[in-house]
Amino acid sequence: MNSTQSDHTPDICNPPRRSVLAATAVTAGVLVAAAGTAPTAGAAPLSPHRAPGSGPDDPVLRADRELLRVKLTSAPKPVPLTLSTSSKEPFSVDVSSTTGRTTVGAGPRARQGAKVTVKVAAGKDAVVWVVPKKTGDPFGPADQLDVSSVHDGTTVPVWIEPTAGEWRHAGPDDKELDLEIVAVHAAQLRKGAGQEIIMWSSPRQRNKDGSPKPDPGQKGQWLWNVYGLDDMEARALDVATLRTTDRIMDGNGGPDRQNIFCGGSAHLPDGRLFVAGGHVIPPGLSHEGHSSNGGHMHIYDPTKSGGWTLVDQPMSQVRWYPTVTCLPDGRMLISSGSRKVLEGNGNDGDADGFWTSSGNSYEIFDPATEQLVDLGTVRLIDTKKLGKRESLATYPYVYVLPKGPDDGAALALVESNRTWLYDYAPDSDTPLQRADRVYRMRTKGSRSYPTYGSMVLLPIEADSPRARILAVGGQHESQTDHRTLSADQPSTATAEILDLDASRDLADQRAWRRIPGLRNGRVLCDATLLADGSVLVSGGSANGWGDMNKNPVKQSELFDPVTEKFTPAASNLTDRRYHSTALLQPDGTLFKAGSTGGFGNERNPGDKGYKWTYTHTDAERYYPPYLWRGPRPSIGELTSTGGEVLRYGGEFTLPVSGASADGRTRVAVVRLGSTTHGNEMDQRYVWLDVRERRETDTGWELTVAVPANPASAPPGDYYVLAVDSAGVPSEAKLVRLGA
Ligand SMILES: [Cu+2]
Repeated sequence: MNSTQSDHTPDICNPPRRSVLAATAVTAGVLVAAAGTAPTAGAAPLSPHRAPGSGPDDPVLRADRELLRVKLTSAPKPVPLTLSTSSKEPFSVDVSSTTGRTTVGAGPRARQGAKVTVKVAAGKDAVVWVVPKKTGDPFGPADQLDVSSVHDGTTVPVWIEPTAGEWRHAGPDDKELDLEIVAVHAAQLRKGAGQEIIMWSSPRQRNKDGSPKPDPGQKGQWLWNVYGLDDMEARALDVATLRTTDRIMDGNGGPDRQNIFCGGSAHLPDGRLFVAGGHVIPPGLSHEGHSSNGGHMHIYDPTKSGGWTLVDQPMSQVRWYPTVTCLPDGRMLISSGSRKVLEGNGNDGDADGFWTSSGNSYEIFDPATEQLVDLGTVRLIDTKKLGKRESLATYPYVYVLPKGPDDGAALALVESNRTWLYDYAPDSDTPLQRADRVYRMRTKGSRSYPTYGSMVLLPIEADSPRARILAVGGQHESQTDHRTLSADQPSTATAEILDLDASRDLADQRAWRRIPGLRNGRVLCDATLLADGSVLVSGGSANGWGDMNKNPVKQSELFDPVTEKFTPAASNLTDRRYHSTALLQPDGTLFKAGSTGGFGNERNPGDKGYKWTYTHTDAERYYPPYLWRGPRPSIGELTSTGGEVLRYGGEFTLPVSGASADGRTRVAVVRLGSTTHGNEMDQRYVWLDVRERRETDTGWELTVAVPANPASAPPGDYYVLAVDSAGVPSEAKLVRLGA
């Protein structure tokens, strides 16, 4: 956001003209070829502009590629840059780094410096060795090599990719960004031509002037009113200007304040955000007249002055920690959620407590009528298939899957360490028709709230019934009872994948399988799809659960959906544990904010008060390795058969340009995110079918199919982006999918 492609990217399509040296009486020339990466198609001259007066026999400056891509690992490797000449005479060429971010030498082990001179002989290649030393800023080449001889000269941009990526402050020019709210919940929204992130949390106690009351016992922290049911905090961040504004419910033309903290949220087909449930009354605290707080539904509209509206109907039960999912027909599924609060003492083993209060039911909100569909009581899971002390967990991870290009949808619901599968029958009294089988993970700990790790539906191909669900982190497998909760209990580093083929019998799917795990065991983390379809696992703690956690894990980890392996990524600037959030941004960075640390944690052992420590109101941003990999492709104005909205079964054309935009460029849509508690309820990455590719003067024009089956990409707002053959994603544009 602080830098853009146009600011930093050299125009590779129009490389620097040959130097004036070429215009002198040239008897010899030089061929420049940068090696070290896959060759681009055809041995294109680096500088196609022949000097005036040069004859057909004059040597031409050429290269078989236009830039050098190198990776910066802990032990940087020299990469070769090959220089050749068609001249009959040998002559010397100077190669120097303009930024000092690489060093150059005459051999892989030769002394490396800022400049090297090599002799280029007729018919023989000369090789200069380049060692990456330092990365520069993302979005641009880190270095430029000046290649010059008495005859001629040229430049070779060098892109140096840090394989771990980087975390930076999220403010302008990488400065700190204070959101003035702890972003426990965060959702990306279209707002007119721009975008905003709406964030909300429990309220802090306020001074008379409205400023939050500092906690006298803890520097930089505040006094909270965590369980206050008639107050809230909400702020919106403008994605372009990085300015925040207050968006609380204020009762003026909208609802009175309600604590929707720990509700569930997902986008409606028209781009507004739907929020179900929220905080309920903890045992021992009385809030007269507010007992149904967690039974409410709200809609947030970023373009409306008050922002929030209250749906004029309560849910069938109070739901604290429910999950909301947009269905293929645009209706909103609300699943699970608890009727009671878990006390903040970390030891609520009471049979009447949290676990048994989980609501084994779902309901469906229809945005067309802004009412709930009358379903009676419909059950989510088959409790007969559970052990004695087990029950449905809250904040389940719910994914919609296409059964194929024709109509038909299935749903997968993962909670604790189990998966339940459903056929979606929209017209039935029981729209979720559960398969008679539960798929248990190989590892036994719970991966759901309050010992949640994170889960993600890996990128799917449009209209394909094949899908994979990745589960990372959560409770350690040595913890066999989900109700055992202590700040000391270890978390797991294991990861598992469930392979699904929704076109097959849902009771006859493959089981969960273990894959090589994370480097760090963690709970309370986020697994988020990045712009190239890879996944970043960030934040969390090594021990504990919910509010009671310790030993934050700052190192993030990248997951490659092709190899199914994790690699270490950069570390967060600060601890991001319970109640932190992560959202993919249109520029390909990841926005991470929030964290309430915990109650009675390592700073105040034994503290049973409703007091959070280690809360953070700032935000940071992850720059994935692809932002250093090479010039980004860019996408132009999209033309669709259906006008503004991309209609299911239709197609659109998308102009794509850029150095590596070629016949292998892919196009994807990524649903705008809405996240809390490690559960990005909208998260979805769909590769689209490119039906036709035409080369144009400026690049390529692609004809892209909109999925035929809305279950591939339920209606709503998406990013559309192109990923070039080097794996570099373009900046995203907004599109809306609909029927
Ligand atoms: Cu919470």
